Amino acid sequence: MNSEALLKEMREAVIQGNSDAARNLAEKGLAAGVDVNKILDEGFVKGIEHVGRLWEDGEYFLPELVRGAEAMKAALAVIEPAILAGGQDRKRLGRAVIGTIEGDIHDIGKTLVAAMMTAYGFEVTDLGADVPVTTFVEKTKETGAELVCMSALLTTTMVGQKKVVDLLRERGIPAKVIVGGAPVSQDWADEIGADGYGESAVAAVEVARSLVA
Ligand code: B1M
Repeated sequence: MNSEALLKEMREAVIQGNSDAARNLAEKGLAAGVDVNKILDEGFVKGIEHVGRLWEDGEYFLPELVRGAEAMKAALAVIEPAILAGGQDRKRLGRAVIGTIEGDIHDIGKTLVAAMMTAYGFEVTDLGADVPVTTFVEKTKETGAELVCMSALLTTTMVGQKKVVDLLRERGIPAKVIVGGAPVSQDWADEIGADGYGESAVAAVEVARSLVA
């Protein structure tokens, strides 16, 4: 099977919510030497975006959304070690804490950003999803992280990012803050006083590198 056909099947596996197929196709893609970024961007991520659109159009309901996310995560579990192994610049660039803000359980994008940052030489403490504002601040202090990275996928949870920025500043913690996630923008980052915004996982790494340079 050529790589275009493989990528199409990857998208389909997520759209159909078929975790076994997603896992197998991720393995097949890596074994065939398809670039890991291509596997993600043109394969699985396109699939989950399509699921989001079907859900928005009322064609998919919550069970299909959940199955799509599970298939995406099954693929990610195979791909993550390849991202980590592919890290080029392995000298330690800095420490970061990362998580999805409280009230928000979307963790696929955050996990990608964490894997990419680790691959590029950051020491990343992944706090998971639905992370309380105070946990971000306490863990930053505890680990001495230079970077606080926050993901938000819901317009209703974005505001938590501002609360973290405010609490960090209030406590005099000098860490730089990067925000991201589908509803987040450079304007929002500016508005809440974050130091950087990443539109994608790759962009997040670039911003992180520039902030610790
Ligand atoms: Co939900 N969901 N969801 N969902 N979900 C969205 C976000 C939504 C846009 C769907 C839609 O309406 N089209 C919508 C939000 C609307 C809004 O607020 N504007 C929505 C909703 C409404 C909900 C629920 C409320 C549904 C309900 O229960 N009625 C509910 C909320 C639960 C909660 O969090 N409290 C919910 C639940 C779920 C599932 C659990 C079923 C599942 C998540 C499973 C999981 O993550 N473990 C899910 C999914 C899968 C989605 C969609 C379809 C896909 C999200 C995703 O994983 N994308 C999503 C629609 C969409 O985004 N198109 C949707 C792939 C991922 C790689 O992209 O996370 O954007 P993303 O990350 C990118 C960039 O944004 C960036 O890099 C990543 C890679 O390039 N990035 C960063 C991310 N974080 C970054 C941080 C950075 C920098 C860059 O710096 C720190």
